[in-house]
Amino acid sequence: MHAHKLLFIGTPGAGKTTAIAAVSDALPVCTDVPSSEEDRRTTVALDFGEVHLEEGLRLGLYGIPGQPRFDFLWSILAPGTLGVVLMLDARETASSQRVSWLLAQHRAHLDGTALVVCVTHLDAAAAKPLADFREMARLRGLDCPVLGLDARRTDLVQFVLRVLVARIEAQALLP
Ligand SMILES: Nc1nc2c(ncn2[C@@H]2O[C@H](COP(=O)(O)OP(=O)(O)OP(=O)(O)O)[C@@H](O)[C@H]2O)c(=O)[nH]1
Ligand SMILES: [Mg+2]
Repeated sequence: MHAHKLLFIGTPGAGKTTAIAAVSDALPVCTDVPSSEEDRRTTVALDFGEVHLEEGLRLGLYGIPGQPRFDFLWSILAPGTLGVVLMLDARETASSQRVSWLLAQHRAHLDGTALVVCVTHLDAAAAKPLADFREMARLRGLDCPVLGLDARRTDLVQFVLRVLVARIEAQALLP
């Protein structure tokens, strides 16, 4: 059986832990604790889940905490990654410093890997339009899909994984 390592990165609260839990076949590994800054839980080490696709492919899903104080985990969790899901919260601006930092990390640690950008919380009153995030990707020269995603929806997260796997396999065919 083939295995792909996929990495979920993104801003705090965008939905990385939720998305991994929504699709994982077995009970996901979750290291969330109550956040000291917000009324929610936040990841302090990593997320891990596993999905088996019908075509005999096993996906290892890893999540990096979104809070900057855990940025040292990048160098531990990034090696071996084939595909990346960048999760952004539609209530925040697409051109924030944190988005720039995440994309710089992506270039530094994960250059050449397949990328899909997912924008969550599009149902929130304060959500910016998906078009803002597509424009951000275009301006930054990102050659990747920018999809709306409700991270709580198993079917939608499964769709994102299929898009990412297709891109990994397409890139492997390129010279
Ligand atoms: N309304 C709404 N809620 C969402 C959506 N996507 C995710 N959520 C919720 O948003 C929250 C996201 O929290 P997490 O999954 O812990 O976020 P995270 O990216 O892991 O955050 P860190 O671990 O702090 O980096 C959860 O309460 C989800 O249920 C969405 O599209 N709409
Ligand atoms: Mg988390």
